[in-house]
Amino acid sequence: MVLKLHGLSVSTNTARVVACLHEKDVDFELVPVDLFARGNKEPSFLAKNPFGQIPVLEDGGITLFESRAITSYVAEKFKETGTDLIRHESFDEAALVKVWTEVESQQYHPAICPIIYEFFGKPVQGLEPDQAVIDANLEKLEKVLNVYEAKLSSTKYLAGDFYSLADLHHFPYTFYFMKTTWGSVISDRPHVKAWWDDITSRPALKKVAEGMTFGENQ
Ligand code: GS8
Repeated sequence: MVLKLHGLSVSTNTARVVACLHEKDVDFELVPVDLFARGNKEPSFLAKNPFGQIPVLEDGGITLFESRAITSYVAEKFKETGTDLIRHESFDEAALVKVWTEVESQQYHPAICPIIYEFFGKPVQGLEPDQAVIDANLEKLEKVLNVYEAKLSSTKYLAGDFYSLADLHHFPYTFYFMKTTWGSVISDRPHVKAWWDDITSRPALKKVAEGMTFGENQ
């Protein structure tokens, strides 16, 4: 039975899962959820994710939410196909992948997410972006990126000399961030820029990017 992904291709967290499914060559059906019509707050959706958020993955008898947990599940379940995203043959490399996926979620995401929300999310709701929030988070993001710059000067990817879930998890928010006016925060750091250019040239990520059109008509 084909996997069902409830979400939207423009949504960052859905795109994280779609990227993983493409890397793993796994077929899936994208079931659109109308956020504007509050389809994510309908009882039938809340039965799948009580927090009423996309994405949700249904695979036979199991229903999962939280994009990073879903990518781990997909990478583990389909470890024999497509790109090995979790380094399942090396205990040490697998542990490093976990470290850097945590770094994305605990250090990078808290800084970049408010910037994306202020820049793209607020105007859609007719609200004015708060520049003070953007500035404070840019400062936080730069500090995280200084660590990345040093790390990426010694290894090609975040967890080591191999592409993994740790790199993939950065894709959706960074993709939208590069459409803001602060992209130089990435491109002025040569090793971070080389890493970003490398991962965005991957066919799986190019394919996901085609659907990430949020904010294009603003
Ligand atoms: C966040 C999901 C989320 O914020 C994850 O899956 O990683 N930590 C979760 N989803 C947003 C869409 S942006 O991709 C969402 O569903 N927003 C609607 C709402 O919160 O009502």
